[in-house]
Amino acid sequence: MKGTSPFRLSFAVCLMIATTAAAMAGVRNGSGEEILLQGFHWNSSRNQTPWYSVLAQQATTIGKDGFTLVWFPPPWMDKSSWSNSQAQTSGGGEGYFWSNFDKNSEYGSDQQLKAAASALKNAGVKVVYDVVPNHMSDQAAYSMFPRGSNEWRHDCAQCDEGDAFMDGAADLNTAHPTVFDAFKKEFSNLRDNYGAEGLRFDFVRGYAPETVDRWMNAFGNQQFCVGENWKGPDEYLQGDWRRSASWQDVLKDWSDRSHCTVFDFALKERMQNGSLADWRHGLNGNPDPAWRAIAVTFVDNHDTGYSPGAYGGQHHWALPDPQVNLAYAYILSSPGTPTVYWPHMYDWQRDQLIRELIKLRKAAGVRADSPVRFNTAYKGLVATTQGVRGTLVIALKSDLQQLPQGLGTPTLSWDNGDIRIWTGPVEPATVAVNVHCDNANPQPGESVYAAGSSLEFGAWDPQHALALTLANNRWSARVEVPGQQKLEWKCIVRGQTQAAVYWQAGANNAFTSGAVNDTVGRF
Ligand code: 7SA
Ligand code: CA
Repeated sequence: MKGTSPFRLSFAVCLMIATTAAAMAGVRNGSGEEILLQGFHWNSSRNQTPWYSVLAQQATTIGKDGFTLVWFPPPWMDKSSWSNSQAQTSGGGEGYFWSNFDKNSEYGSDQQLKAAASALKNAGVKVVYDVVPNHMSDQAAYSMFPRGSNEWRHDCAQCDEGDAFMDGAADLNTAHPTVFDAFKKEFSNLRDNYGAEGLRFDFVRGYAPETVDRWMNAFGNQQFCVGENWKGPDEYLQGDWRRSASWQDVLKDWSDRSHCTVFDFALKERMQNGSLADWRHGLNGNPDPAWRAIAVTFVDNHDTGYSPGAYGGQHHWALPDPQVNLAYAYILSSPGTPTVYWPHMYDWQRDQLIRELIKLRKAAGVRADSPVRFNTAYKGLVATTQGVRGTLVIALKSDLQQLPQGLGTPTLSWDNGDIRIWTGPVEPATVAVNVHCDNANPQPGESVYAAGSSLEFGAWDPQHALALTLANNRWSARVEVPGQQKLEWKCIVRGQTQAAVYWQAGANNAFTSGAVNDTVGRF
């Protein structure tokens, strides 16, 4: 800073140090409006052309496609090789069983790595390195850490602050100062010499989240970090509260202690095991913005999904093909930080849809913590996400075919209408309102609904009207609607099917959302 008085400089430096040293308050999710590309797949290290050259050549396209972050594979030399005769698979060299911090790896040379990182930076894409502090090849000469001095898991009973990878023979003791400092130094090296502006922490079940937070405090608090916490509740030991918690609770606990984002395995589990409507139960759909902000959503990655090349990759938990476009439509138009898996974009021709979706997301200014609301009166998945520059309504395999005038402009239809997206202007924050219908006397098999002018009231369609429930002898419902809207509606009684509908007589009930807590109609 030219012409700065020594006082001001030292003040600025103190301020920076204070900020860096201060424990993280929020979560390190970059700008909060990031879009992540997984920049490799399981067989990238076996690619004909060195993978780092592929990344350098593709850098401009990656930037133009709208990605703001690219996740690189582990940058360290990995000379491992293994074969599993039972599973008929083999592998090694992918970086997850590394020998030292040498950047000349199966993905390319140190020089090619630097060229790829700077090409991407020039294309406006920040580089996030995959790092694997839990373990390293125990076959490597112990040039880095001597055996028997508590730097390895097997050196002592407390020499690991988390789970073992496989039988733990390769696990490091990340709590040991020498081990902790070696990674701290290497992460700063990746930042200072290889353009790292974020880190993806591998196998975080294997060490303490607090250790990740300490590494990130040194790496840079304004940077991006994401933890791969792939561990279902049923994998925690008896007596551990997480054994009876939800996937979301477990992920949030890890993020609270590391102040890093987490891959949204809660959403992945619902995508794998639930119905389309259940996708709203992902971490990114949580009603609390602090939970949405930490989610890094994804469809598949190098472990769960297929990869071009040998054995089709690992495909441990692959999303069935017919769901993949639907899943990208959901994660790219809803909260969380979405991740696109390389082969989907650049090998298997889903790039056209994904590019369209990224454009819509950016135009609407969807952020990781953006508000989202779901309308379960419709089939499939119907979600409205409020961006800072616009609103996206998506309908996946839904009977919501069109939105009445004024409720949104149709902007995308894909897979014969299985994917529909409407865009609208910025909406005011939602407010809750209690809806009541008095003097209703539904016959057996009938129920009471509120049909009205906004999507939450079924856009005047009785079959998709807001369902009321009988409590304390009153038919009511509580619903979230955007504030400052003039809404009109009527009470109706109808059966479950297309049976007759009885409408409340007279004028519509009307209210301005946010101005009242209750709105009452009566037959
Ligand atoms: O099954 C999928 C899901 O199905 C659903 O229905 C289930 C889910 O719970 C269920 O609801 O998910 C389960 O299975 C997942 C996949 O195994 C588990 C998950 O926790 C579990 O719930 O995920 C775990 O495994 C992943 C691979 C990890 C996750 O963090 C972890 O939680 N992913 C990351 C971690 C690694 C390792 O760094 C990478 O692994 C991933 O790419 C990365 O994303 O001396 C050491 C030694 C000996 O201990 C061994 O006996 C010996 O064999 C060495 C040798 N080990 C070799 C391995 O046998 C071999 O497989 C090793 C050297 O190389 C290979 O290991 C690969 C690994 O296969 C590969 O995935 C490793 C190192 O190269 O790199 C990759
Ligand atoms: Ca461990």
